[in-house]
Amino acid sequence: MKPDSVKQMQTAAPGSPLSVCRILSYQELGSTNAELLERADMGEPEGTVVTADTQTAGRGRRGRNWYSPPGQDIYLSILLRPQIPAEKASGLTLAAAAAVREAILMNAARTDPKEDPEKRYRIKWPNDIVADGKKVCGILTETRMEDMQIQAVVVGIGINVNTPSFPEEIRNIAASLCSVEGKLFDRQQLIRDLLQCFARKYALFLRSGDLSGFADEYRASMAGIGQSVRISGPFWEKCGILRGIDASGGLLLQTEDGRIEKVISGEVSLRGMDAYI
Ligand code: BT5
Repeated sequence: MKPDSVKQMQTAAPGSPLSVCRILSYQELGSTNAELLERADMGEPEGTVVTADTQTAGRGRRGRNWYSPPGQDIYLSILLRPQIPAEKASGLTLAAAAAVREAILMNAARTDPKEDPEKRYRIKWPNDIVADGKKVCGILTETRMEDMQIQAVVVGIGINVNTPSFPEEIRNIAASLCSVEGKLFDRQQLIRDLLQCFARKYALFLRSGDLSGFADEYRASMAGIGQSVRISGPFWEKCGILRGIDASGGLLLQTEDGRIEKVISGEVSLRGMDAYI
């Protein structure tokens, strides 16, 4: 489908990965991830970014939906073509989460926050940014493989920016930056900052092949560190104390017998936080 506008953005120094993004903007799409995956299959290069003002079929993980009203928020997908082993692609979700948080902090700082935004915005491993116990951003990374090789990775980012309220079903778990800060945010500025922050983290990720370039920052930003958490997968559940992540992005969980276990996928539930579980 033809975009409503196309523009180029310098996001990093020339010659570095993702130094230029080509941003295809749409008024409305089913899903920015679906559109960009289709474009990836047609050979669109790394650095292509698709944004939409609203999504009619915004998607979350495991077939879930992403509420995507018009005119308020950010729905954006970034196409990457990293030459990395398939099992490392999940690290890109963590890179995106760290970049989104960094960009939010840059913009929250401009709006006279009520309290230290560093403490307020936390990453709920692996793919959520939460504030005051509610989700303000979700990330969905989808990968195209051929002969066991990564052909394309699409990192899809949804940020609740200026939405004033949410439908009943997610009212208790969702918040927007505007509702948290009590001020409207400039979406274009946030997108620019986000792409620049992500380009830096992506370059670090490619250089070392893991998260070591920003793992400390990620750990320091995590929700629930040192707390009792429950991690659940489709058919299992584990409990323990959240200790952080390792350089590959795996979650480190201290179990009852004191051992540290690494968990590579699953959903974290933070006990003791009021609204968000
Ligand atoms: C996610 O899934 O958090 C990934 C969301 C990714 C959305 C972006 S938007 C741009 C790109 N294009 C797409 O089509 N998708 C990506 P998950 O962890 O499965 O969380 C989904 C759950 O979050 C839902 O089941 C709801 O409970 C809740 N939810 C839905 N919409 C929400 C919203 N706007 N804000 C907060 N929570 C929401």
